[in-house]
Amino acid sequence: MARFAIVNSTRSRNSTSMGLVYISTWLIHYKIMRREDLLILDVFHDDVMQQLQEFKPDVVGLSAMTSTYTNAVEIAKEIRQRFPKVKVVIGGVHISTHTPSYKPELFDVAVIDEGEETCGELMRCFEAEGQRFVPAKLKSIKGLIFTDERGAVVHTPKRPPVANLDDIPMPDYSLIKGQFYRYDPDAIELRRLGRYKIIDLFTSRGCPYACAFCSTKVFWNTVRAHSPKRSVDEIEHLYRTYGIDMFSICDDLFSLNKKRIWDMADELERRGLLGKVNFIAQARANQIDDELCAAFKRMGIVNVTFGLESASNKSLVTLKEGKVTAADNRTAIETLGRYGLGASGSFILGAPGETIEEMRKTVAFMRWMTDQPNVLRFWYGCAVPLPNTDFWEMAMEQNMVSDEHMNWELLDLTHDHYDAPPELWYKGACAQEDFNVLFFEIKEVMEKLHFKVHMRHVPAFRIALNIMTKPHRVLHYAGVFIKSFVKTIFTRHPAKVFKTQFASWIF
Ligand code: B12
Ligand code: SF4
Repeated sequence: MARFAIVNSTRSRNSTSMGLVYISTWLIHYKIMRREDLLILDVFHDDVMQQLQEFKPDVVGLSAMTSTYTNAVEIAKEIRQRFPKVKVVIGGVHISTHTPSYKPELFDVAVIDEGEETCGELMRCFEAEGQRFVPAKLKSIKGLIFTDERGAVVHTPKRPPVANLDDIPMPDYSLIKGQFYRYDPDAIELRRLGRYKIIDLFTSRGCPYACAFCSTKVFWNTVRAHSPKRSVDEIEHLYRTYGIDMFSICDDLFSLNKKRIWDMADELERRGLLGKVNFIAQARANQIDDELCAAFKRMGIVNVTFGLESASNKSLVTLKEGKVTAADNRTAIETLGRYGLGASGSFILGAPGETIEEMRKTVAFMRWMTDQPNVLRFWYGCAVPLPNTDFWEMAMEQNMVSDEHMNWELLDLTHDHYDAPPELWYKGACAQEDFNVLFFEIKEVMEKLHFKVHMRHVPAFRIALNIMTKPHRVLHYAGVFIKSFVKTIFTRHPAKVFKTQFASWIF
């Protein structure tokens, strides 16, 4: 039997690639491969080359989103050098949304769009053909790119997504070596509830909207949801087997169907899970109303995250087809607050044509957020042209991007971890120097919110109680004090930063 190793090329966070778990589970569930012939690797944890050397795969699958595609290319080059007989397959959102990235010299096959069914057929074909990719046979598999005997690049027809999402088996996390959930004592949602084991969960795939910066609509093509029973089966399994009690629902748009949320809550109640598990979920601001909040509350959702994107209606037209307004964003946060639900959100600055005045409206909104008792955090990124989005088309027209010569790492939206201001992609309407000033303002607002949130949600009496019940904790707090002091002494606003550091370490 063939051996198949699949590698997640995301380096930035201690995070499991769910896509690879889904694919491996599919291969085992539909008896295409044996468990012992599959290996999931992650560039974050593993010495990939060493592991491949030991596992001796026949095929290596690489998974990449746009900003991690360069990692995948590097890995493929090394595989070609060190293991020339091994076949390399690339899959994931980048190659699916930017097919010119297929490089015949590095990749034997590319799997486009949803991967389970296509990868299943591909591996079955590989085995049936004596562990070879035979172009004449590959031609009958939908959703592939490969090179034929004459060196021509072949694109087979698009594969429709699996019609019934419940046909995709529940991801089997025991396929992952080591800990697959996150233990995140820093996350305020977890700390204030005393829940520390968190995992990503999908209850649906796809989104009906078409925001100008987002490739989701093109990638998933359609919206499908698991039945409430199937989703709760997964929650129950993870809770009872591993004690995981916090789930970060990563659906593109969980808030789409209120009835499904009520049904999930009913199912959780029937199984005695209501109140024992909690959730973080995504929503669109224009969908938030009393009925939805009541459903969220009942199900145990504690933090609702939004792509708020902007507080300028002009920018919201560019970013979100004008279907959400700044007023919707504000009302959504307030409405969640009335139900005691946490709110978090992300923003995009520097959309094409956005001026510094419009960005200032967003910063004012961020300041307003720091005064809302239910707001837990916000983060932001600069607008980037991800392939197959409206932004990409606009950038193409202006020769800002190219199919052949791109530094894909520059398409990383998240800049809140940067100490220095990032370069704006769309410079036309806003001077970089003006944005740089704003960058430091936002940093301060973020620090202010961070501090306030800790003060609000982790009351001081907890420290007192802690010291009374465990007197040796005094030493711990003294240590934290010194650490905060040393770490912040050289920063721009030592007093403010110190308070934040101290608050976040102490609780
Ligand atoms: C969880 C998540 C993360 C996690 C980690 C993901 C990981 N792979 O390790 C973290 C938080 C680290 C993350 C970070 C970022 N993310 Co993110 N993330 C997601 C999210 C919400 C879910 C990913 C997922 O598990 N999907 C479910 C599985 C089933 O889908 P899948 O991974 O695509 O896999 C399927 C197919 O692609 C295919 N497939 C995938 N790999 C392979 C490999 C082989 C060999 C084969 C055959 C098939 C195959 O088969 C799978 C099953 O169908 C998606 C949105 C979404 N709904 O997908 C965004 C998403 C992937 N992220 C995105 C972005 C932009 C980012 C960031 C740049 C920052 C940001 N938030 O804006 C950073 C970049 C990190 C970096 N530089 O390393 C974009 C990517 C767009 C693009 N063109 O690349 C997405 C699509 C969100 C969006 N709508 O814009 N992300
Ligand atoms: S940004 Fe969110 S709402 Fe907009 S298309 Fe993407 S997934 Fe849908």
